[in-house]
Amino acid sequence: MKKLDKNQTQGIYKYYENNPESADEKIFGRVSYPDRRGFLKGAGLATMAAVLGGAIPFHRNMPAGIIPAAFAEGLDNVVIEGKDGLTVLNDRPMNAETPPHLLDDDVTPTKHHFIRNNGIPPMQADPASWKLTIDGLVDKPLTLSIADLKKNFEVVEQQLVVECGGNGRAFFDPKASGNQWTYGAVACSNWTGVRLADVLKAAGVKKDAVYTAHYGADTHLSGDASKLPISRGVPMVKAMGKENLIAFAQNGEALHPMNGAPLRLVIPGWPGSCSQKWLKRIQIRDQIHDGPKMMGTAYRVPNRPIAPGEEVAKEDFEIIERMPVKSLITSPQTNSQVNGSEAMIRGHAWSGDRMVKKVQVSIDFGATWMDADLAKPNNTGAWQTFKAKVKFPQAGYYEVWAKATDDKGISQPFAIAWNPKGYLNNTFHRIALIVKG
Ligand SMILES: Nc1nc2c(c(=O)[nH]1)N[C@H]1C(S)=C(S)[C@@H](COP(=O)(O)O)O[C@H]1N2
Ligand SMILES: [Mo]
Repeated sequence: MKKLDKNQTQGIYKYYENNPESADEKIFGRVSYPDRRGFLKGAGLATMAAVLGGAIPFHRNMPAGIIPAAFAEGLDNVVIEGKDGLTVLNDRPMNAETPPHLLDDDVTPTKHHFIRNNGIPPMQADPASWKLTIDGLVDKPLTLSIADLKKNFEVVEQQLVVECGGNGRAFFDPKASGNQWTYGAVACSNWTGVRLADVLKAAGVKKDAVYTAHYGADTHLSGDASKLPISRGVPMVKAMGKENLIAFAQNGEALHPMNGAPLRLVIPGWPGSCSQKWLKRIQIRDQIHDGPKMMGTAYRVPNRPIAPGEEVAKEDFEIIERMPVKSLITSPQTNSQVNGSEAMIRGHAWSGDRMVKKVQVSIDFGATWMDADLAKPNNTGAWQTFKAKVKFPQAGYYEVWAKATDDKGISQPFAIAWNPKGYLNNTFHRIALIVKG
């Protein structure tokens, strides 16, 4: 786990300074009992274990409100259990991204799947007792266990891209507030579950249905039980797509606690925020959903091109639907050295709900481009892998740029289309190489 810098670690100490007991709860979701013994279980315990780097056998004895000794030396050794090599951007809530070279696999291993939490993961995440409710504008509301889902619906496995709407935010100027994601708030794991559409059909969606509303079991950072950290939805036409899953397995195993165990939605190609983790309820609505992070400027962009820094009225923001065409160079790692005059460039490309038609790479700052070999996606919603052998004319410093074009002829731009919240940055990915010749 990468070191956190001073500014990042300050957060955690401030919470402990102000109110140690609520700090526990806010950071780890720990419940303090009156006898001042901390009591952690389920994902709350998992979060703490994740941050500390191992399960805590004597967690029942752990006094509430103490700063774990692991932090006394700073957060240098922060390890998220079951994750490897992620860069922590925020410890409250936990947000961590993956460096591009760790996304080189065609199917992203769970240990390299990023984490984007808006609140505190639930303490109870028992797959045996978990229930999902489908209600609202349906003929027959359903309450289903995970066993019911497996028994009553076709179980399918699909490689699906989840990308945060704010991926690339770090490169906006003027800066946009929020997690400063660089490249790695994206992944394409292999998900197992049942089709969202099949479950909705079984419930019988009524004619006047417009939108879904997704609810998870995580809690608000404030500790206020009446508030939800996030509840988003998608239009019925998207919800009925065959690509969307209600998933109970990730790469053949139970979901990682930070990726929504035991049950989540995976809505590929749309902002990751549509893919509710710790999924408890899907309500069918007769209007566009108005849950937390649906309204105002959250996951919305201006309805017209604007100048960097320009103020935009709230009513001029529209909901982000599909994610734009994008590519990522995953090998070689940036800033690495090339011995010889050739390098094999590898990476992935995707375009929400569309196919990528072409990926090109440039080693001369975009003056000339060559076509990369581009594989077909494994299934709808998966990313496509590209590779290209490039030849360097002489030793020196090079940048390799990649540019994807989708089946509607839309390419990644060179310059950032600025927007106030820093969403949808799909400019070229660039890596630096030192060619020794
Ligand atoms: N319940 C719940 N679901 C959630 C979130 C959350 O905070 N709570 N974050 C969303 C956002 S903004 C993203 S980008 C994805 C990230 O999924 P991951 O953490 O598994 O990578 O989960 C989405 N689902
Ligand atoms: Mo996100």
